[in-house]
Amino acid sequence: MPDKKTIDPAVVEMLEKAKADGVLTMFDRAEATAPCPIGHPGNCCHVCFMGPCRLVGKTTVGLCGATKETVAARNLARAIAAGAAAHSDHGRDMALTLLAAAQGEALDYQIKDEKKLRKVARLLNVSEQERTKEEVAVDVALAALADFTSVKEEVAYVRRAPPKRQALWRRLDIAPRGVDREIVEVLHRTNMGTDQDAEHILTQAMRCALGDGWGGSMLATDISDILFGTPGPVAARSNFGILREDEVNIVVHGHEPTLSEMIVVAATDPELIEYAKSKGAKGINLVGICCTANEILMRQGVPVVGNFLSQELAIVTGAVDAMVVDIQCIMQGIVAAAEHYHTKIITTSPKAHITGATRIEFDEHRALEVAKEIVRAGIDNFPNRGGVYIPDYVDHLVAGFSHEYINYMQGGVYRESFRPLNDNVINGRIRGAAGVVGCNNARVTQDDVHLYIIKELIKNDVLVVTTGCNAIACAKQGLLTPEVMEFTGPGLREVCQTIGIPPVLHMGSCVDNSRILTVLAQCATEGGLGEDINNLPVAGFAPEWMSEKALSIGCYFVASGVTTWMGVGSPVAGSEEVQRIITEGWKEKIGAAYYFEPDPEKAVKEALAHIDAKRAALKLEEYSPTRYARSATYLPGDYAPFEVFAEGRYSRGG
Ligand code: NFS
Repeated sequence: MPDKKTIDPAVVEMLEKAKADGVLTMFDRAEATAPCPIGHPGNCCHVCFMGPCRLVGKTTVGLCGATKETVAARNLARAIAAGAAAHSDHGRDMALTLLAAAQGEALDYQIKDEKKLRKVARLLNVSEQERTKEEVAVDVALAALADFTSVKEEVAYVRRAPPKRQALWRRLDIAPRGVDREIVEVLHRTNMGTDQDAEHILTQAMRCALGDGWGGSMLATDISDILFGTPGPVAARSNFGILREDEVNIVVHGHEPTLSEMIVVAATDPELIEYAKSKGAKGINLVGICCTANEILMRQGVPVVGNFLSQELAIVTGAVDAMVVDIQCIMQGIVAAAEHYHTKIITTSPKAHITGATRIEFDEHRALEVAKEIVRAGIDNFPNRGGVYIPDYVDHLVAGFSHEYINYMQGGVYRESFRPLNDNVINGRIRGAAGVVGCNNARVTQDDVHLYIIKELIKNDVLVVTTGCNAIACAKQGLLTPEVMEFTGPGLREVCQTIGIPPVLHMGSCVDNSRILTVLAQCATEGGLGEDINNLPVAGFAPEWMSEKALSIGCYFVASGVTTWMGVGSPVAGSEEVQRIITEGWKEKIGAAYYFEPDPEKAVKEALAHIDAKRAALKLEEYSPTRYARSATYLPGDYAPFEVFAEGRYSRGG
């Protein structure tokens, strides 16, 4: 167990309150239950009922003779398939919502970003000229739905990858077909007695993950942008201090934006605000947790209470009148936590019920009506509050860095491009870039590894893009503001100050990791940095990962050419051969390695060496930390006319 449970002082306060109130949280359960020493490193085989076979000590094969390599590879491949399924099923639901909206069956949704709709249409080979946006949207939705189930054809967005990468995928026969087929094939091949060659199994795992990244997830992002708007910079706040003692607090938690976007509308409905006042509240305060939070933060600036490990603790404040959940990353423990307080846990997805929770099923055909019903249930619960304690921590942030905005911010409408970014990598102001993403994991100190890695990277002039719970960790630490330059190396600082951006760019939820793929593809084809993603001086990290979805993301980054370091520990530690295949083996095969490295210092060191090696291979200027030390002399406070958040990372009060 880590020495410290968290670095977030608000979480420390809430853990004390939970203890005083007799509430057990995941932090307590992590202390009480150690990970299984056989399953954790991938040595438990449970694909048939003669087992589970535990491959430990003298037992090196299962009853059927399956080796440690086969077992570890099968376990990893299955986890990747499950992660891909989660993202992609979310993506499919977005396509169904778009279809219903375009056909006039879901009247509460509109096509907010017609420009993006038409761009996506062209990418999907849907004709868009001289057609209404609704006509185009119907065909885009149908083309997207067909992509998920494509049996033979590769998914359309493979064409968004650099031509060299596409050719490599085709040569290796891993250009993904519909993600449904790839997931089924992983499950089939890893069924008892089928594919029993670790490398072969893991190659299919890559194909499946690519079907997620360049298929299901990318469609989820694009369709969400079409329906709800493509994000641009937005200022917002984070941490527990955003809860209001005198207002109805509604927390949305989960992943899909379909319902939460409607709750944003319902929470600002004058009639419902009046209704809240009639119950003694001053108003309605809508906030988010996990990736649903990221979705409505990116587009609406809705504040974020916390990341994955903070979900039970939000309830412990006694201030949450309703926690509205849909799918993924929702701990069953929130229901037990809510029994100590008045909080109503409301499940909404037809796919996700939780025993003991209140159920209000969402239906996109009457979306706003359901959203209003949910908000009303929260308001009705306000008078039932007992004692309330809200830790007084609020941090400020800027989010909303879509691929489109990053393109725009480097030249405006007439000259948008990635040229300035590439040029600054070439001249060495920016040493390289990193995607730092992913979950919290109760086996490591909450947010600590995230923050350590990001601070080391930006100090070394590596531009960071972030998503998911990592982004929320950054938000809570004030790293998502342009004012936080004291942690940033001089070259990167100069570029960020010139453009007016933070050194850490929040790109959205976990399905929005697909935005990072799009950025990488554009950097690789812009010129000057090679011709393929694996030529770029970039790295991937998921420092506190826990979800199968994170494994799928890590895998599609690697298969796209980004060497990636996953933190915490390795799910394949039990097989040296599997570790070799996904590192040295994949480096040779696909041009990038998939590392599981629990030591964050080592991971950063290796990643910086990797970035420098890529620079050398491109024959770029050798990176020097002092070359630009004098050009970026401004630190916040020298000239910033506004409050500086950098020092007091947790600014008190709201
Ligand atoms: Ni991503 Fe989002 Fe967080 Fe991890 Fe879960 S919320 S989809 S899986 S825990 S980053």
